[in-house]
Amino acid sequence: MSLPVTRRSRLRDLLATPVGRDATDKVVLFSGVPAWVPRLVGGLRLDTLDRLVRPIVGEGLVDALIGLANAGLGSAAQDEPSAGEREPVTGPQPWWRSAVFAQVYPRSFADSNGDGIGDLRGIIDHLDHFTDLGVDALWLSPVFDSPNRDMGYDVRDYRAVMAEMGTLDDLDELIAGCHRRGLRIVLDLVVNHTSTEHRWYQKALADPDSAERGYYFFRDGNASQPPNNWNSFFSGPAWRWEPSANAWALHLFDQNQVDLNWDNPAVRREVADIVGWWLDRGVDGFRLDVINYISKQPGLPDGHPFVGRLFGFTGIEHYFHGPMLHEHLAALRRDGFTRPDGTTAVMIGETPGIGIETGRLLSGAGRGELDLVFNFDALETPGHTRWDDYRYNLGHLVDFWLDYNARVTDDWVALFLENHDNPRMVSKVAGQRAADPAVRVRVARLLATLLLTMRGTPFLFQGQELGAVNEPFRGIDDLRDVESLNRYAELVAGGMPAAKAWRQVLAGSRDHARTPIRWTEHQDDSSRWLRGHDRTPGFSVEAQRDDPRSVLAWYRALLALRRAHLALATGDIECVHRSRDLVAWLRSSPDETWLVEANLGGRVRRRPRLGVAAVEVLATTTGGDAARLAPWSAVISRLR
Ligand code: ISL
Ligand code: CA
Repeated sequence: MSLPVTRRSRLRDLLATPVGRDATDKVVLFSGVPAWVPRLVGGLRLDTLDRLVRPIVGEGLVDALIGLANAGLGSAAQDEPSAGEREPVTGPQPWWRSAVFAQVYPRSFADSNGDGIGDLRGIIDHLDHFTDLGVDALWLSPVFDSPNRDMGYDVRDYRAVMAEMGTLDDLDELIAGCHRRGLRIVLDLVVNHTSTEHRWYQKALADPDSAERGYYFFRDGNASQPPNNWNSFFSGPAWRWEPSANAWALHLFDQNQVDLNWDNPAVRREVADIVGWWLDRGVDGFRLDVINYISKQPGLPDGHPFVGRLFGFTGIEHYFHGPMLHEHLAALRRDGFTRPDGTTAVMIGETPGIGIETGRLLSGAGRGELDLVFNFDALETPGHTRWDDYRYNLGHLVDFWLDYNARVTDDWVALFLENHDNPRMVSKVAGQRAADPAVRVRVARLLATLLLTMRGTPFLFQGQELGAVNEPFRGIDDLRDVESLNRYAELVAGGMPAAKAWRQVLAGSRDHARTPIRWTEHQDDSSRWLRGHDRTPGFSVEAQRDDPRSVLAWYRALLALRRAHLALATGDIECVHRSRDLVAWLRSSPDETWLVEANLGGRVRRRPRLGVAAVEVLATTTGGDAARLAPWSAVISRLR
């Protein structure tokens, strides 16, 4: 049992706690402070540290960090065996450890009836695309009934399908179609919040004495003063005034996405029942949206200004790893995801803001909570946010994945480069150089190799297998995403010149990931809800299907190699070379060992001398040789 951290403890005691260590890694990641600084002053007593930093960051930061570090103490979480005692999983591995997932964003995947909106029939019609590719499971972004203020992440009815997407019968047919092809399917469960149009919220508004009133965070008050200083992820305060209820309601995201109060057992029962209902229909599990935000600090205290400035979201320290999070997740696994036969459907948590150690507390065979977590720390390099237009350094990515794998015991790493909330990685790495189709193919193939030979469970995002890049959107009117539109409006209202505001929004807009999949070279997207503008020849499915030099062909080859050689899926990993743009690692199982060498940069690099005898099996480019690695390239070899 680790002792709670107090003001008399030393900084190193704080660093020793999972959340304390993560918070320090975050300060380094967000501020760019060198990683060795905190360790240098590890002996400092926290009350002394507080006196030192108070003039810079103001009152309460050290107390906030102490509160965070102790957040899990007393909960099952941190009483568990410490890292050293957590043993790797031996014996049969759960399916999702060797699986490769493909994320489908239904609204932009395939439109079967010409109304400009992707739909379930469109996915059914293209299921063979996934079996040809060689993936094992699909994750569908939300398809439940929704007024689409946040593209389905605002659910109005959890047991109905969005009219634009199709019907419950269509979804049943899709589930059956997946299973017939040996594909598993997980859906997206958005239960940190509901739409304001959900009947629970409507009931809560209409009747202050209703049970549903307790499903949300209502706070009496006056319309001029929100209950605390928390701000929303989509700009503005995190509270909406409800004149009819003469009260405020909490919304961390859009004002039409109101947060559920998970400390209310009735809410937890509702969610467990919804999960059971869909598992009965054959769904194999769920990706759980912003699931680490479901436990808020009682009293909903103000956020610390320094934390708010550092992370960009005031109040986040009071809900990104709340006091009841572990209990609620353990209960949801027990009451919702565990089947009558004792098996458990897969629980994949989207957990923005957490660090590696907190993620490890939330997942892992011995933990009884989530199976996998999405950690977002790899997506931006230190000191940068999604809204900065900068060249992403792939060294940060591989260092993050290698560090995470070095810490893993009974848990496992979820690997991803893209999703529906982030710009395209090819563009983040190559910038304008991605306009050259040869560079685009080269970088896309390199990214595929890193993702599919790294130890962990890979998640591909639709279009990635085609080498998709960011869209040349022309202006704010081209965008549809509430986050981008609100941010642009907020920046301009705050006095930023429109051109500068546009450049910032263009750099980080989620809409880059949400344009229609290019099935054919001359696809007409003019009627689509969000138009794609990239018309570079050769990047549609049609153009790539039979082209052995294409990005699609490379994904197929890698997935086939991975399927045939378990070492590349669940085998051990050992980094055997790491220098500026170069990395090399071994993947090994009892019967075989593979070597992966990669040049992460845009210049030719001398190949590291590793002194191993290996046979080259696959290379992202032709034209490399024994001594050099071409720019942005990788070679996969089998050790003799
Ligand atoms: O990347 C993000 C934060 O750094 C955000 O874009 C995103 O809001 C966050 O990761 C949570 O995302 C999820 O919940 C949102 C929804 O808009 C996103 O699409 C979903 O992935 C609210 O439901
Ligand atoms: Ca349609």
